[in-house]
This record gives sequence, C-alpha cells and structure tokens, in this order.
Amino acid sequence: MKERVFLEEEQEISIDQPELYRVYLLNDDYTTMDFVVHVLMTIFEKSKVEATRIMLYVHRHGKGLAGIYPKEIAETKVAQVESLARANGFPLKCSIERDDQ
Ligand code: TYC
Repeated sequence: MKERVFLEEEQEISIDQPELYRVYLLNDDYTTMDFVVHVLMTIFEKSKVEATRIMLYVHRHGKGLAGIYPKEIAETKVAQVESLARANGFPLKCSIERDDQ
C-alpha cells in the first residue's frame, strides 16, 4: 500500500554530490590512431568527429581529456581501455585526476 506524505513548501534538503574524476588518455608511439578513435567512441561514447579531435589533441600534446565521471565509473573506464588495448597488442594508457569541482 502507498502512503501519502505531505511536504511543506520550501523545505531544504542537502544532496551529497559524488566526487568527480577526470580520465585522460596518454600518448604513445605504438597505438594506432584508428584504435584510439575506436576507444573514444565505444568506451567514452564520443562521436567520430569528437573522438578524432581528442585523439589528435593527445597525439600532439601528450595527454587529453576523455571524460569526467564519479570515481567508480572513471576507474572502470580506465580498466576497460587498458584491457581492450592489451587484447589488441597496444600499450595505450590512461590517467585519472580528481576534478576540483
Ligand atoms: N601517437 C600515436 C601514433 O602516432 C597515436 C595515439 C594517439 C596514440 C593518442 C595514443 O592516446 C593516444 N600512432
């Protein structure tokens, strides 16, 4: 059975915001550009245009932001990238940094 709860107007509630983490892709000399674009599209849900832009940024500057997520999701993304890379014989690596919100 549903219970009806009446709330007063303008009540204040506080919601815990999860800490966010920035996931970066790191450049290397061996992972192919196509594979990095594939990783960005499949694991980080980027469009082909955006994935290509990020991949070229990483290639030129050494590292680039792939996405910002709550800690567990960020760690899962890193594990997914690195296991897919190893399975395909690439040394691609990520780094994680806490986001100063
Ligand atoms: N530097 C690589 C090459 O020239 C391409 C590359 C881009 C690798 C981004 C990793 O995160 C990376 N094939």
